[in-house]
Amino acid sequence: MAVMETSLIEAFDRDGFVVVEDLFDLSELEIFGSIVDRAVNDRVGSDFRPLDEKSLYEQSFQQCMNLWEDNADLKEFTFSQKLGAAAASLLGAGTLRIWHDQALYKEPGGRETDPHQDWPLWPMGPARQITAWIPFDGSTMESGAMGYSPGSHRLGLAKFSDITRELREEPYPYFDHSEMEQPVWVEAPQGSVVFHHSLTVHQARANTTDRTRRVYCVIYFEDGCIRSRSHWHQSLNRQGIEDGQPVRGPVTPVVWPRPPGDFPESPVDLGSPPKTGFRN
Ligand SMILES: O=C(O)CCC(=O)C(=O)O
Repeated sequence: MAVMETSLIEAFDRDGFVVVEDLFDLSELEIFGSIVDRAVNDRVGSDFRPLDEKSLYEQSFQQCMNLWEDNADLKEFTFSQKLGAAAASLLGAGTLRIWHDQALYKEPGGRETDPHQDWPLWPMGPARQITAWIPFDGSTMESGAMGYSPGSHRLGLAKFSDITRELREEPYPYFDHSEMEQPVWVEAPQGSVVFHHSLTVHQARANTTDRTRRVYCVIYFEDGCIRSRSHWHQSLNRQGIEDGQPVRGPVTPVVWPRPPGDFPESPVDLGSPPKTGFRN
């Protein structure tokens, strides 16, 4: 098991999210931020639609998944052992696989990200997943800081709020709202990583600045999770994983632990990852 301050592990267990400061230095952020900028531009740079012509989901961010697959120079960051070790310590997992990575670039004027849980979008169980949310420039209330409902990961599954399909129901009618804390807004300093559990209810503020909020995420799951539902997901369907089967294969390789400098091959035989968005 990796080493992590006990107070941070306790905070993650209690709240379902935690900020880990100083995980990356500025030179790493500059190098990998430029790689992700280029990768996002390759995927969506020819989409010149103004924000008001996009779907509400797309107005929250430009989402580009599995960038590690077609950007070999990103693998050192995606498969970073210090990042994986931090995630493993917080989740209490012995081996972590990648579910997918993603850029979430909130454009200037980009609207808020609606409250949701991640796990309902991900047809695997049990709910043993953790997201590392990495803001290359830090995040502020103005640029699109995240907000987390502390302890909501302990309340189980809320009513499925599928923000990707814009079923904009009243939030979480299955919850007794008196039970759920108001969101805690987190301004993450540059170099920090904010981790959240897949059942934690979270959201993000609008970007009212004139700069893109550049965020890259790595989403991990504990080795041994199985496909638990049949709805389409590229991480499963591309590698032919059926209900009940363990989520193992070249699209979801082991991230941690790996020997230093050893990166997985890109699964070129399984077709390209989606160019953008969740179901676009
Ligand atoms: O960055 C955002 O605006 C939302 C992030 C999010 O929902 C996630 O990382 O699960």
